[in-house]
Amino acid sequence: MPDAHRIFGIEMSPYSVKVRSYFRYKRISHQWILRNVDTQAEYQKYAKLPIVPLVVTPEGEGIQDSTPILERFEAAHPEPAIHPADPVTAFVSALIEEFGDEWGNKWMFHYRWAREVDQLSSAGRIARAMMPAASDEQQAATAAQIRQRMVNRVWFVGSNAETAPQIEGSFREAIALLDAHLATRPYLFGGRPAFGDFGLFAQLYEAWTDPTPGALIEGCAPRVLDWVHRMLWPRAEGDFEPWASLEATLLPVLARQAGRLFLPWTVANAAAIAGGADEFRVDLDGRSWTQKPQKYHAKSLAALRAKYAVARGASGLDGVLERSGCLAALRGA
Ligand SMILES: N[C@@H](CCC(=O)N[C@@H](CS)C(=O)NCC(=O)O)C(=O)O
Repeated sequence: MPDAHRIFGIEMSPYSVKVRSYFRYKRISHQWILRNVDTQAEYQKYAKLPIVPLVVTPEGEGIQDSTPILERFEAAHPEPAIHPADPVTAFVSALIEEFGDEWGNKWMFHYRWAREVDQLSSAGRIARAMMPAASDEQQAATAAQIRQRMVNRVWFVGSNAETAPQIEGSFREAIALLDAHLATRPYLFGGRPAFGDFGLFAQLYEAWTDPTPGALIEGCAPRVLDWVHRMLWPRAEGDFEPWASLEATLLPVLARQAGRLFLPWTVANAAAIAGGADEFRVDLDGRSWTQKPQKYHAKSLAALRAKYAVARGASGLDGVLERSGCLAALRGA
């Protein structure tokens, strides 16, 4: 029996990198195992769903889905805590974790497969990671297949001709707002990483490896780039800050990105799933957005609302959520 946890993942998967950073921060003994042709059989023994990351415990239990993975290990390894003691800050961190996983993934996935330059870079890297010993010709053939498959799947995250400018506008605005916020602190909530850092950084790390969004991060958001790199091997450099010192530059991120874009989107998506609709349309910040619903997001919205229901009595929380336009969506119908 191996005495360490095994994380089956790939460098090109934001959720894999998110879990790996968490294990590094917590100093939980682990092996990072590339899921590729050589490890496929071992991966399949434990994976219930065909996704990465997969964590296999020393006892041989397979665990999937990055958010519950972090929550489960946080319960067993509480120090250093990724949840600030202040309940307002802790809830904002949970909201940003969900925002990163679900909305940040649209930036990442859209940019990765929207333009030829990014398609070629990404498909080539995935093919080489999947079959490291194959010939150049075999890798090129696999890269071409991956490229075709993924370009045809970009609609899945809601990327289409109508939404592309909105996704790219959201990305550019988010990195500018985050750059301002990170001017005076190493992590989103102060001197150490929180739950929200893990969810959001992983999407931006992936975006940075792709030519088009990578150039935007390098050119427009140098502090975001430093933070992304810090998050690959995070460590506690100081304490979490109180909400009062975070608010000036973090509230705009919540208001612009969660209050006006992500939350109205996820509420409309959940309603479409509940109503069995094949497609839904919603106005986001005054612009029309149309896509097929995404199932997982309805579940993760319900999980976020359950976290809000627990936190809602905390002094000051509803005021912060009201000022950022997030409250109504979190209260639910
Ligand atoms: N909600 C899941 C999402 C995991 C996920 O979507 N993984 C993608 C890669 S980032 C995947 O494995 N896709 C199928 C594949 O790579 O074959 C999580 O947080 O772990």
